[in-house]
Amino acid sequence: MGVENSGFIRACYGRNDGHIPIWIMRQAGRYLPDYLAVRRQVTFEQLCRSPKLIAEVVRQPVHKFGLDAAILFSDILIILDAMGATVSFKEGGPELAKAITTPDDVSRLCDFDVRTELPFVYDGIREIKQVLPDTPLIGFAGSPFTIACYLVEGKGSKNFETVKQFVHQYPAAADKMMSLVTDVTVRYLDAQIAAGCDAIQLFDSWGGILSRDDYRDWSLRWTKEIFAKLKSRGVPRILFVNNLAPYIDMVGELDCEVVGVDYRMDLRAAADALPGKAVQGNLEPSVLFGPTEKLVDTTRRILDSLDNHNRLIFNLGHGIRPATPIDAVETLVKTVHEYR
Ligand code: 1CP
Repeated sequence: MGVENSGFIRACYGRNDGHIPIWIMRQAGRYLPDYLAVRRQVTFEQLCRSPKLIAEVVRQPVHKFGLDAAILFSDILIILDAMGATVSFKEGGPELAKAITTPDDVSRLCDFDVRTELPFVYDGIREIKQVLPDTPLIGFAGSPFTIACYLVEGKGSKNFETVKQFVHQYPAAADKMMSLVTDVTVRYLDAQIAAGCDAIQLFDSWGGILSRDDYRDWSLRWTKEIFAKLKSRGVPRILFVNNLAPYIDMVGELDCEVVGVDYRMDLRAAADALPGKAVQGNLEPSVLFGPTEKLVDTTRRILDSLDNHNRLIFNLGHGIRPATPIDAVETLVKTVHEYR
């Protein structure tokens, strides 16, 4: 059975009549003892630059849990070094050597050849395809707004106030910055598809902090451009917005195949507002820490709420947390797979 006939790819197009596919955001992560064992040998950056190790950590959760899709192991910020914004991955999260605080700083960001600067990503993809030839592989990038959040704040933040201020104070510079990130992202995702990715996901982790007007102007606009330019590649395009509900009508009009729904929103309400699209989600990751019966019950309630299961990809409503019990993940996968 080729990857095109897998439940995951069929579900992306609303045509899956087999068991409901499931994968887990951040499935290669710190909750997995096998991942931690690799991480004790190398730093996060070394891991991201080693095709063999990338393939190993991508393989681990797929084989361990019988997941229906794999996701490339990398990070949304891995493109920044080559743009001239040096990033280091520290214990508490990624940090830039220098945040973008003025229009002058924006002028110092540079375009680059994604193929020559990030060879380890494409070699990693080819290596994953050797190890998991029959599993659909999802490539990914951050949305330009989410990337801008890190560029301007210099690190993670609760509310990203500085970036919101920046786009209003320096709209021309913000435009230039996000236009550059958009161009890079189109070529980067295109190269991931050329190397073997079967679908792509754009993570808009922070778009959800914006007003509706700002979401349209500073996030969706660039997402739209990226998806339009990748449409002819013919692979499913997935958008995940963390805090989707306020903008669901606008996302409904976006040309893409799949929308990832965060845990705040009712999945049925999202599906109803996204006709013709597949939905991906949306169990609250914390439920995996609770009693088994509650986990099974909550999972089944999400599944029961939908009337069209042909266009469902089960997932969490955000990334799996470190310390998540392994047996809970096993229970979740079993519950979803046995549903029909
Ligand atoms: O091993 C470690 O200690 C490093 C932790 C880690 C990991 C495992 C980071 C640093 N990145 C990653 C991998 C990663 N990041 C993947 C591939 C793994 C998989 O999904 O199986 C993906 C898809 C990402 C994407 C990513 N990085 C996002 C979007 C998804 C989301 O969670 O909303 C974001 C916002 C980042 C930035 C980032 N990188 C790392 C951390 C800790 C963070 C978050 C920083 C913050 O608090 O804002």
